[in-house]
Amino acid sequence: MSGPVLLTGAAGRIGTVLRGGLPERGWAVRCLDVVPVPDTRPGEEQVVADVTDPAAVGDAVAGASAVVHLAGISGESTWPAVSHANIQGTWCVLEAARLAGVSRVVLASSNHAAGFTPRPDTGLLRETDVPPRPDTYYGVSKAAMEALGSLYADRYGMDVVCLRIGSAFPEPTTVRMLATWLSPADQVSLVDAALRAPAPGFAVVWGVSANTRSWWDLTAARALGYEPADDAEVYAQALIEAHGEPDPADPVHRLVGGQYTLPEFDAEN
Ligand code: 15L
Repeated sequence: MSGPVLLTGAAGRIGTVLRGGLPERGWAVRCLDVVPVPDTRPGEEQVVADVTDPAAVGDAVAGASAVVHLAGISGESTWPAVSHANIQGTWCVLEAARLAGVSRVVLASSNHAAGFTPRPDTGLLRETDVPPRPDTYYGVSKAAMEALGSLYADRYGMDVVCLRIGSAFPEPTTVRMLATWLSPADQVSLVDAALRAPAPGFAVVWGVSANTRSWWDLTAARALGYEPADDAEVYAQALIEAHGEPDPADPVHRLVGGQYTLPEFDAEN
């Protein structure tokens, strides 16, 4: 690998985890964010820029070996805000990568791109059986992110790996997260696999740890080389004592997007 990985949204929650973990896997990191990243580490480059600015992203991507695109709004918001930050931002990144000849882009999609998908009666949910079914404007922006990635892979032969991330937090804090948690260590492993996989073309994979209660199939992610190390089950007893057993009829546990499918996430409310 030559050149650093451009990490957009580097000052955010997942960006901070990756800044810590990717260098240990041999990746030099160039951070891009609208705010300066705190505590720049040795060897780390930094660009302060808006990911929706094509010229700035074009400058930032020059000489990079790949892009990991995390920047954007990470939850529900107004349509103007979410469409600008997340759809325009993704287009800027893909187009800048294409123009610079950077052929691999890893996109931080979300389970909310398919949030209204119900839990199957039996077995695990495979990405190939789950077309976009967004639960919010945020989910629409992630479905659009995946669609843009597909376009750039098909039209320009780029490798674009979309990670439908579950719940990327230091530890699970709800009973839903016993199924959807993606641990910090596994965030690093998943992104590392997406960067290293030989010729993935266009891929969409779930991003969760090896959770005992997960109902999202990790076969496609494992095929990239992802080897999850963590399982949210170690937190199960404490979370169930605090919040009760998950009710399978409750939309929070029956639908991919959990609480994002509830009426309070209706942007018109
Ligand atoms: C996401 O996509 C959000 O960025 C995060 O804040 C969580 O809500 C997560 O999904 C989740 O579904 O737990």
